[in-house]
Amino acid sequence: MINKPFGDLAIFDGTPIFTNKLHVGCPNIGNRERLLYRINDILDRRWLTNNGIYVQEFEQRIADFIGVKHCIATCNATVALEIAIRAAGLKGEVIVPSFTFIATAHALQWQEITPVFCDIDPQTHNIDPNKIFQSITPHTTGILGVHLWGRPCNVEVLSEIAHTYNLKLIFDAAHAFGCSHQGRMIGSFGDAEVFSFHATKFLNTFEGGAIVTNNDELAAKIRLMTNFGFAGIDNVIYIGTNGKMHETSAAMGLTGLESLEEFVAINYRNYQQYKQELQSIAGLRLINYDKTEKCNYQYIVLEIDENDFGISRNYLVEILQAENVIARRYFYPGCHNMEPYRSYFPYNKLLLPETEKLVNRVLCLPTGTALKPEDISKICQIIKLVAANSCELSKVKFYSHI
Ligand code: T4K
Repeated sequence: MINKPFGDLAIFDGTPIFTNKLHVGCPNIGNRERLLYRINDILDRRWLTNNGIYVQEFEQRIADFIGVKHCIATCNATVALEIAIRAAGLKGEVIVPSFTFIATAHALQWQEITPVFCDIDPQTHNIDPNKIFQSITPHTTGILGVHLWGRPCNVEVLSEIAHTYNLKLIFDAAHAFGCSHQGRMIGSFGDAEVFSFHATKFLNTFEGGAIVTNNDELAAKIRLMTNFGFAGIDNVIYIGTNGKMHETSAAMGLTGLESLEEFVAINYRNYQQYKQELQSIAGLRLINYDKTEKCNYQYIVLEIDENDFGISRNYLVEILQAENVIARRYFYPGCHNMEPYRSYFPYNKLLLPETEKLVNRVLCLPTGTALKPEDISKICQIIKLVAANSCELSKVKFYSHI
């Protein structure tokens, strides 16, 4: 229970309700003994990276779990995206949403491929297939969809467009490990898909990622490119990079995989609790996940309607952070409003009305295995207090600025 009355919110008295910070993205950690056992084994073997046995096992387990032919583990998802993009032969222009983490756009621009930002569907937060046609030019070589929050893109329509216009289709599935679409695991769509296993992700390898595909030729190319282009000792046949995952990352991933069901169960419990406790607040909407599909529930995403809620999303984030609830405004302000894209394409704001609206409405709340049900109750109580006193809070905000 919060034993501080409304007037004692930290914005007034400076004492946060939580003594420790509750972060969005706080890592899930599996069984420590199993992890340390594996790390000791790695040290005993003195094989630390470069396609060691733990990486091989991790790749096999991911491929089996998803039901794809090939998995190439990488050092992170950003490099994985760069490699997948290059291996698939993308160049010129690639159509991509702006409402995503900046890495999606940078993975293209890093290779001097122009990200052509496409607006999103406000219901799904994913790229709107109906708006793709207007962005296709003779220079377009591909579509890079993002399964944001683990909710699948409209894979069927995107595949149809890609087929009709002879475009490659790659998915940034950084959020979507363990999620399915029409009963099929995400990871098996398009030409290739990319997962992130960053510390903040549902399954983590400290830092890490993976490219998954059913295309034998593409997989072989990706594997070589991930290791400098080496096709054997002293024989380089492509431009490549160092995108390899190392053994301790794979050990963390294998250990996490053993607790995957527990991670999902806790995320789902957290999601249900937030949903129940926040349901009656006007102007707040927790995004839905399709119950008929597999889902990792790793993001608790709120949409705030300032008119009905009474204060802005930004002010709510400020209040929550003052209480040590480190809520995040993912993915504000949208890639098109960040450099170099803002300078390159100053008119994008006009072309992306739904993205422009959403970047000012969305807020992510903490979840994951580190969070206790009583923490969620307190977070929800803060939000309820704010909602009930939005008028007074707005005045405080107003007077603090004059
Ligand atoms: N595509 C999409 C759609 C993505 O969302 C991402 C990454 C990528 C591609 C690229 O994947 P990677 O190359 O990273 O594998 C964080 C993550 O660094 C990033 O991986 C993630 N998306 C993004 C959504 O979140 P920041 O800039 O928010 O990081 P930071 O340092 O502010 O940390 C996020 C929160 O997590 C904070 O509240 C602190 C907490 N945290 C973080 C770490 C590292 C912890 O509690 N413990 C930790 O160890 O990007």
